[in-house]
Amino acid sequence: MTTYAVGDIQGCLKQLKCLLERVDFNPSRDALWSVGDLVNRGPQSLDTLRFLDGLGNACIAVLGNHDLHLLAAARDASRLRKSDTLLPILKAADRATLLGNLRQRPLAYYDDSLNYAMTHAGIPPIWTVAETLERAAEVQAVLRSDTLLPDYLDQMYGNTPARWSADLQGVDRLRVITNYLTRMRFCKADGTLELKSKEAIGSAPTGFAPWFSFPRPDPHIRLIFGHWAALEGKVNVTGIHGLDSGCVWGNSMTLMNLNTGERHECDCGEEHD
Ligand SMILES: [Mn+2]
Repeated sequence: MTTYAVGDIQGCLKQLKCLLERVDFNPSRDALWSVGDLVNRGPQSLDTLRFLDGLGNACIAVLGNHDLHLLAAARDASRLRKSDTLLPILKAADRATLLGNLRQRPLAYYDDSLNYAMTHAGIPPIWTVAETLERAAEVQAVLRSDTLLPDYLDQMYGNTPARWSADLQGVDRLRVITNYLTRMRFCKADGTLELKSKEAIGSAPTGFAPWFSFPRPDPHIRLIFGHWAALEGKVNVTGIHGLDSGCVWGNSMTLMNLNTGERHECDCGEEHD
């Protein structure tokens, strides 16, 4: 059995299949981890969800900001933006099944034997992996609740609070956890978030730095994340692996063998057919 982790798919199913073929992936034997952002901007978001669901337990995906945006757009289609490519999912006959399965996916995942933790955006330097899993579970409970989900989706968007505090309650608490795990790029050592900058490391706003540049409380646990295409898959911190190489922007998709550390890339080329 081999466990592979793939960077942001964002509906680029052709490239995902190309990579899985290249490593002779077999769902009855191997496992595929996805760092989230399964959908949006790319051409085959609907088929990507169907494909990953079809892998059953062989696929472990954490939710990204685009996946949460899909849930929010399913609640209120006026949230769709021009650049979104989510409409085929919202119009699909199996929409309820696909969205129901998506809502069951976690925001953080940890495998003891592999010693890897996975989230979409990263883990703030103020949290251990154990704390991250507990806080992710708070949001997951809301995503899985028919009564609590609509209200949260209506209040999920926003950049405040900028910083975690154990005293936070209600939607502020859920929103800052969601922002750490699905949107974070730059922060301060105390966890204060800066959510507007999307460019490379050199573009850090004054006083801020990439979340992975700060000392972590449990550096012995290895991390994988996606979300930050401008890094081009390069992090340069031992034990932290960025897998988003910007496939949806015309670059390559990255698949990493978590057992050996070997990385495979599949070029998108220009065409998104
Ligand atoms: Mn993202």
